[in-house]
Amino acid sequence: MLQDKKIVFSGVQPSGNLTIGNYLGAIKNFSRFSEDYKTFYCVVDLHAITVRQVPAELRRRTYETLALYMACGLDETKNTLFVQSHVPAHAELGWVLDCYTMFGELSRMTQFKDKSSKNAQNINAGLFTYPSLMAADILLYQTDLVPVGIDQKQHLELARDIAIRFNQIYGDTFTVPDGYIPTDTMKIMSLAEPTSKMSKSDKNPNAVVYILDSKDDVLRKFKKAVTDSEAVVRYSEDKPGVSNLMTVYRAFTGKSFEEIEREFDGKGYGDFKLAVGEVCADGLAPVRDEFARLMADKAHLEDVMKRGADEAAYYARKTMSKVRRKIGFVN
Ligand code: AQP
Repeated sequence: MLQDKKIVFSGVQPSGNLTIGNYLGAIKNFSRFSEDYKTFYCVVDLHAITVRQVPAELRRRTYETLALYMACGLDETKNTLFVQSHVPAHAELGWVLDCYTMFGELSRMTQFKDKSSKNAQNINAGLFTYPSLMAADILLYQTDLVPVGIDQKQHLELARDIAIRFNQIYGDTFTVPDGYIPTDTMKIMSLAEPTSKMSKSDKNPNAVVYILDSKDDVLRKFKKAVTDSEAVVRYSEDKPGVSNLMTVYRAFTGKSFEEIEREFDGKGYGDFKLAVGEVCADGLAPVRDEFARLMADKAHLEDVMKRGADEAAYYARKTMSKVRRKIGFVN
């Protein structure tokens, strides 16, 4: 046992500008673990290249994602913040776990099906084995808890299955992780197509609210959001557009759906959309300001990355030497 605290791990891909889906579903929740857990938060650049990236943009977004972690309240002295490719053990364990992950399991992953239909020109092996690399990210740190959005639930369950399978063959090697999936935020959906997830790689910029959007952009995008013809603010499965806006409003105000329905009783969608835009823009403003301050000091970000990677590598080495020994590799 390296230390007494339980371990938290999570990651975000630098595959685009981060959205309010990434913020509300994941990053916003990360800082609540900083005091009581040993926390590892990673910028998962190895995952990002499963979809073709422009190299200069990938590099810039790697810095930006780290700065956003910090701007969202992750203190670098209380959390291990690092870049995945700076700790080669992720790729090494990823390969090992590929050999303990079944083709049928990977074929059932909905993210693979979604992303391969969106990237028909580049259905590469990495896109297919993405979940075993994600399992490696988590298992490398003997993680107890993984805060992720609900869209990652299937991958997380596979990580658990892989850990259990490995432990059954070789004896206790990996901690079997639990998910921390916020039930109150749920999945944030696209503003243009509210039955699809809001994704940073969406080609339609009006479908997505980015954490760093200006207030004007946030207001404009919510104003254009797809709703329905009923003009009643009510949470219902058959009203995906309005329900999604209510989810966003609830996340930023803490109000319940019933309170929101009462607040906008008798008012049209115009007032409601404006109110959603206002609370979202105001909620994001402090993050934007802090982000700008952090991005102005690249040397500090590089220092944070370096220290984070050194610390993560120390923990990763312990797991890898156990894994190597159990499998039968010569040390
Ligand atoms: N729309 C969402 N609602 C709630 N949570 C979400 N997350 C992503 N989108 C939503 C959560 O954000 C974390 C980081 O996600 P990721 O970068 O690992 O990749 P992703 O889930 O594939 O996110 P995107 O935005 O859809 O990226 P692209 O477009 O590159 O694939 C995860 O915890 C995720 O659950």
